[in-house]
Amino acid sequence: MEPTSKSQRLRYAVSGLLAALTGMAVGHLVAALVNPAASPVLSVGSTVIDATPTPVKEWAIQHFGTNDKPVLLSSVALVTALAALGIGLLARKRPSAAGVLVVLLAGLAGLAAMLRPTASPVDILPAFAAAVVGVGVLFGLLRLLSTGATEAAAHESPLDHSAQAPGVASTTGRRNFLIGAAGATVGAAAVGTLGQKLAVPPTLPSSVSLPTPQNTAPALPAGLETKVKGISAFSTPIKDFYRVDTALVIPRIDVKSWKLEIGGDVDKPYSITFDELLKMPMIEKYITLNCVSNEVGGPYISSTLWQGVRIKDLLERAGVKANVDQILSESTDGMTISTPIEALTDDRDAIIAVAMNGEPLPPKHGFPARMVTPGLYGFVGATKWVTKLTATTYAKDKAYWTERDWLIDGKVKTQARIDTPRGLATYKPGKMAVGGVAWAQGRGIEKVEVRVDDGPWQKATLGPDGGTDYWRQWFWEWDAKSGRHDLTVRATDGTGTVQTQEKADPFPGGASGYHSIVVLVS
Ligand SMILES: Nc1nc2c(c(=O)[nH]1)N[C@H]1C(S)=C(S)[C@@H](COP(=O)(O)O)O[C@H]1N2
Ligand SMILES: [Mo]
Repeated sequence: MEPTSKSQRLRYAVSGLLAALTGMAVGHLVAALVNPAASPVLSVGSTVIDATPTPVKEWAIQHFGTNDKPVLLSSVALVTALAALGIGLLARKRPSAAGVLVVLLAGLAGLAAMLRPTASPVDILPAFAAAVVGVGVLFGLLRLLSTGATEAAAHESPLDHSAQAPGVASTTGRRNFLIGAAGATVGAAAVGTLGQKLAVPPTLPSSVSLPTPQNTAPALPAGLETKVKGISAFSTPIKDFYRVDTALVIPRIDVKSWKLEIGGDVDKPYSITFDELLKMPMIEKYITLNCVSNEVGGPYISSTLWQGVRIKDLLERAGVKANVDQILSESTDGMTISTPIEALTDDRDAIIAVAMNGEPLPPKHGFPARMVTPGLYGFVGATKWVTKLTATTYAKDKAYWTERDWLIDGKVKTQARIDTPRGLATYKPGKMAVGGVAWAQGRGIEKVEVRVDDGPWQKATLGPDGGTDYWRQWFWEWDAKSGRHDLTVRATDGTGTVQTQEKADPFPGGASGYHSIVVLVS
């Protein structure tokens, strides 16, 4: 084998890689103009999310947390890059086959985009652009490689065969290839970055002014976090509010064209604009929202003041028929969520929220409007970017999570969490506060108890009361003795029921069991 054929093969592989890279970048830019979610990498990523089996998804949420999306997208990019390197190698002997494979790769992304639940015909354009540019860059680079090789062959000396073997680029050929490759790299980076810039959601919420709510909720008293360091704030700062959704691109919705459609098994279906919604009676309510995927002691729970219109009022105007047992809500990103009809019509005040903590919803929390249903996990009652409510039955329509075998009865389980001290950390002996939050939305928290090792349960002091749908802070003063200790917490809800000790995984209806941590005192 020729001594330089290895670097020659590398150049072919790089050609394949750059074809894919420029294709993806141009696709990303075109998507920014037509529909950011239709970007090749993103639509493949979304398809992977939807197709991922629930246990794998749960594992990813537990291990990567809010980084699950970057990890997913990097994996998609990595697999594409590996495929592209292979295509480049193939191009050395079979350039047209390589070209076909680049088109096929882009075609897969196009298929993914077209099969998204909210796809429109223009969503094919990014993949189309990726195919054209990908093939163009591939053949452009191949051409530079082969001209280099021809020149080399022409300069070949009859006496010195080792100087330059046939098929190996001359120095000029190599230089031209390097320039071409560098140009493609810089071009891909520039185009991709531009696409990313253009696709960022505009700061639409600033253009919304909120009406005064009907039952303005009184301000919350100061929380325990002002006294006990390390306890979650009574009201979660919006920047710290947890986020869980399947959206790789935060939907950008123009309030002027936003509408909420209410239909299905109702007497009078209708739709309502954002302005009309804002003119309806608004209420304010303190609600704790948590994710069914939260492990015992996990971070996917936050609390704030919500402002919105009662869903009961919206449904009454439509006249829901007697057979209806669920409301199927839909969002602009194609999510579907089933909520039991009782939860939306009883007096818990489920709302279409337009504000959190006195501000219009931030885009990632559902701007311009989302559902919030007290007492239920987010996956069965908190549809973000909501645009449609359909009165129907569980027998007739299945929501996204129902199809993935999560329970339809998503009532929040009573739980308590230790926020401070931190598990596995070392502390000095002496008096210290053990504290955290406890929740049982719909029932409220009556009591929180802490246990050290196998000792007796000790009653914790509760923080201020934000209502039964809101979490409760708690703390207990511990005189810590040297050694390794287990700290365990349990809550009793407003009906006098102690939370179950039985351990359950988040799937299919929420985690249960006592939160326990190990601390070292020395
Ligand atoms: N459109 C849409 N709404 C959604 C979801 C989603 O993936 N898409 N996820 C739900 C889940 S599982 C939860 S826990 C809450 C989280 O709301 P947050 O991100 O505002 O905290 O939103 C719910 N609403
Ligand atoms: Mo969730």
